[in-house]
Amino acid sequence: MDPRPFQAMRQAIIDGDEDAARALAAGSVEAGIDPLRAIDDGFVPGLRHVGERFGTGEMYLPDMMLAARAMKAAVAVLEPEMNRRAVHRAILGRVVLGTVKGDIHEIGKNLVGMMLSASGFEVHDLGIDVPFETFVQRARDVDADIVGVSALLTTTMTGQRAVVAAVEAAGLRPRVKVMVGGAPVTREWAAEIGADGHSDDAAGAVVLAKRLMGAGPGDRT
Ligand code: B1M
Repeated sequence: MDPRPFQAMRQAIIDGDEDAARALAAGSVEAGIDPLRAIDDGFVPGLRHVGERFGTGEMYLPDMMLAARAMKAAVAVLEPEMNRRAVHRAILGRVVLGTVKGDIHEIGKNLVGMMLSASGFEVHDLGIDVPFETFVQRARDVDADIVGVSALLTTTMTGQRAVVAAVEAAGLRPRVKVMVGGAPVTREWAAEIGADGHSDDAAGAVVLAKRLMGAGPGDRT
C-alpha cells in the first residue's frame, strides 16, 4: 500500500495540526483504509516521535499537548468507522476502565476502550485520574467482569498495584479480573502486582480480555 498517507498522518501529529489530522483521517475512511491501520501505522508513530523528542529535550510540553489534540481529533473521525466495521452479537463481558489516579494520559486508554467495545465488550470508561476506590465502586455497581487500569508514567504505575489491592480487599477477586497496560507496563510488573494480565497494545487488550472471560487464548502474565 502507498506509504504516503501514513507519512502525512505521522507528520500531522508531529506538527500538532488538528485540521490536517482530521482531514487525513476522513480521507483514509473514504479510501477504505482500516481505521486501526491508520492509527497504528499513521498517527501513533507521530505521537511516539513527539514523545521521544520530548524525552531528549528537543520538543516541549506544548508540542506534546498539540500532538495529543491532533491525535484525538483523528481518532474521533475514525471511531464511527471502527464501530461500523465491528462484528459482534452478544456482550462478551463488562469492563470498567480508567487511567489511574495522578495520571491524565487518555489516548491509549481510549483506544483500548474503543477496541473492546468494537469487539463486543460493554465498557464503562471512568476517564482519567481515577481514584482507586472508584474502580472498585463502579466494578460493584455494574457487576464488572474485568477492571482495566492504564498508567503512562513510571510514577503512577504504582497506582495499578493499589487498584489490584483495592479490588482484592473488596472481596471481588478472583471473580473480577484486573488487567493493566500503558507504555511503562511490563509482563514482570503485572506479575509482581498480582494483576491477571497485561497487554502492550489495544489489539492485545482485546485478546487478553477474551482470554480472561474464558473465550480466547490471550496473553497470560
Ligand atoms: Co506525557 N509523558 N506527560 N503527556 N506523554 C509520556 C508518557 C512520556 C514517556 C514522554 C517522554 O518523556 N518521553 C513521559 C513519561 C516518562 C516516564 O514516566 N517514564 C511523559 C511525561 C513526563 C509527562 C508529564 C509529566 C510532562 C510534564 O508535565 N512535565 C505530564 C504528566 C501529566 C500527568 O499525567 N499527570 C505529561 C502530559 C502529557 C500531555 C497532557 C501533554 C499528553 C497527554 C494528552 C492526553 O492523553 N489527552 C502527553 C502525551 C501525548 C505523551 C506521549 C507523547 C504520548 C502518549 C500517547 O498517547 N501515546 C508519551 C510518550 C510515549 O508514550 N512515547 C508521553 C499513544 C498511545 C496510543 O499509546 O498511551 O502507550 P499508549 O497506549 C497504548 C499501550 O500502552 C496500551 O494500548 C494503547 C494502544 O495501543 N495500553 C493499554 C494503554 N493503556 C492500556 C490499558 C490496558 C491495556 C493496554 O488494559 C487496561
